[in-house]
Amino acid sequence: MKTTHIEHIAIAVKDLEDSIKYYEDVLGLKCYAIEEVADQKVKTAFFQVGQTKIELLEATSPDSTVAKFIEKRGQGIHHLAFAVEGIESALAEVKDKGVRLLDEKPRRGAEGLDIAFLHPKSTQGVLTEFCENRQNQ
Ligand code: CMX
Repeated sequence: MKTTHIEHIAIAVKDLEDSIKYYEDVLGLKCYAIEEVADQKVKTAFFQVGQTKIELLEATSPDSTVAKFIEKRGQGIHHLAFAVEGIESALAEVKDKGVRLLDEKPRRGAEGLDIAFLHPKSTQGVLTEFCENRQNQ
């Protein structure tokens, strides 16, 4: 498979506005977009750092996976997203190697990307996402 770069690092936060202030006022980054992903029950805020983004995730419902994550582990790094070329074949390849897929097929994520998650129990404890930007193809 071809993994080109880390597309984003996602961080689960309790309060999006409060966390945005930290990234802007302390780290000097600029939040360029806030977007709700209704089917994932999250609100996201994005910062660009070189080729990689920081994606803050705030739960919009108590039954959101992000709310459950914070309840169990507190705020912190939630998942790592790799940009891949050919997301379907990347999924097929890792499945063949024994990785458990949370999404058998790519679906639409924030910023219009095609995304799919791999289960953290089969990825060395790190919830892993594959992303592909096919909007301009
Ligand atoms: N990173 C590492 N491990 C995680 C995890 C995470 N982000 N989230 C859950 N886990 C672990 C739990 O600690 C738990 O481990 P133990 O069994 O050892 O206690 C195990 O996975 C099961 O967790 P759970 O609390 O029972 O939660 P669920 O099984 O309901 O869900 C998961 C876990 C990963 C399948 C679910 O969070 C999921 O589907 N995630 C993918 C989608 C997602 O995260 N969407 C939000 C982001 C939106 C976006 O970026 O667009």
